[in-house]
Amino acid sequence: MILGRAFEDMCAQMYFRGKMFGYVHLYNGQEAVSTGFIKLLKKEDSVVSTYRGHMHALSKGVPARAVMSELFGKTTRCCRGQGGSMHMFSREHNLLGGFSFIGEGIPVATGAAFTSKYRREVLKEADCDHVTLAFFGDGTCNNGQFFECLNMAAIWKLPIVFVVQNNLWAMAMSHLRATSDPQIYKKGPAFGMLGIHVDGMDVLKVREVAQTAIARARSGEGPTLVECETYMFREHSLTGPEELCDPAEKAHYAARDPIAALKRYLIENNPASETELKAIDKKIEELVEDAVEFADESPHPPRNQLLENVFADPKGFGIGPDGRYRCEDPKFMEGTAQCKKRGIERGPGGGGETPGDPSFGEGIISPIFESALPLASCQFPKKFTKYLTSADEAHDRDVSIHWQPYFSLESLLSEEPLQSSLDLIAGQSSSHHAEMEKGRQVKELKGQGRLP
Ligand SMILES: Cc1ncc(C[n+]2csc(CCOP(=O)(O)OP(=O)(O)O)c2C)c(N)n1
Ligand SMILES: [Mg+2]
Repeated sequence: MILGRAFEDMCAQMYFRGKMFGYVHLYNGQEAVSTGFIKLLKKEDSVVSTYRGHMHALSKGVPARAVMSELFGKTTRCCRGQGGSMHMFSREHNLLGGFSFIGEGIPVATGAAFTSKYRREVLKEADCDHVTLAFFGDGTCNNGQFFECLNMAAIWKLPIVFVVQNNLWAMAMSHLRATSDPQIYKKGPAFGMLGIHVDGMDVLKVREVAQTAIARARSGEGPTLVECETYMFREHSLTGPEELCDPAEKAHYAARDPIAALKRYLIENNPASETELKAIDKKIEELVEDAVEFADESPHPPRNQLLENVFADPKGFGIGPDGRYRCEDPKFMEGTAQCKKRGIERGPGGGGETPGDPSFGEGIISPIFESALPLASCQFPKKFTKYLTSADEAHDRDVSIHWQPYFSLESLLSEEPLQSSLDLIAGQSSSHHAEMEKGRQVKELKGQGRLP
């Protein structure tokens, strides 16, 4: 927990110093949930996280150096700088992502749990008792994928624990306003599965509940839905304002800081002295400093890494051996024209899936968004700028990348060094997003009559 807190406080500093770009969502205040659950897992067990996943990665054993350098967009792990904050992934540690779209991780986790069951029961791998933990927020529980996966996991008795981190807010939306029955754990029994509520600010209580749920999954008793009542001490993401919450609510949860509470417990009950705890703080501080130095000194990815892991590579559009973009196939841009002529309107994420399909270009947007990357986002061809003429439109269309309007093919083909493009993304996306957040906040406050 101390590592997670110190690491993320450092992330905030590094973000505002311009060392990280895109969105960065911190977990401060929720550490007891990650530690209470993940520290009980075996290496082979899987964790599926959200866009707020640095701490899950650390709890699962991904080294602080690897996580920090990922946040810096450097080559030195864990996704070679291509994932960024919202797409932490480590095959070695069975950390199966990192998803910028809310709820996207739940089916992936359900699939991982199905794999364990299949290996054990169909392939007769008797020792395959692997468990999957799916972490997500209260707001995500209003999403259809949550219900579909609960249903499927219950029917198949999958070895999975659905861990809801109920921090009472989904961006600027209060959980109490958005959910018909705010007691999320009660949705478990509706699907024939055990539902448990736990104080997510108390790591020992979380651990106790986690032990029960993980043991159930491992022994074949099926899934459990655990609602952890927790709170986020910082704003939704580092780009947004935080002042929507009631100060009394904040103070209430600040007084229940899980780290301070555990320290008090350890000192009062004698398992550790204050001096020993201070020594841990110091050790962690050094580890985080080391991670920052490592990340800072690590190299940027080479330009020719941009299209790696992008599964749909439009023919002729790519990076040449000299590291420069090429657009050798005129048909690539013609595709757009044909597509328009045929009246095919496709939004981001849709589109032709195979090269040769005139609308193929649109299809690449989804894998790019999904597979990540502040980095590769600067490869968008010009035509995407036509879809989304402003960041507000991007937001209305629920597209999680807000900076595509700033890029054109010309800029990608230019001599401009990669890093300056990234700086541009960082500056423009952050400031624009902050502006949008501010607008939304003012609207909300006006609606509540708190502003004239
Ligand atoms: C499918 C989808 N819709 C909307 C968004 C925009 N969005 C990002 S975070 C968020 C709120 C999620 O709240 P919650 O599940 O409570 O998680 P928390 O941020 O509180 O950890 C929303 C709506 C998104 N990323 N994906
Ligand atoms: Mg929430």
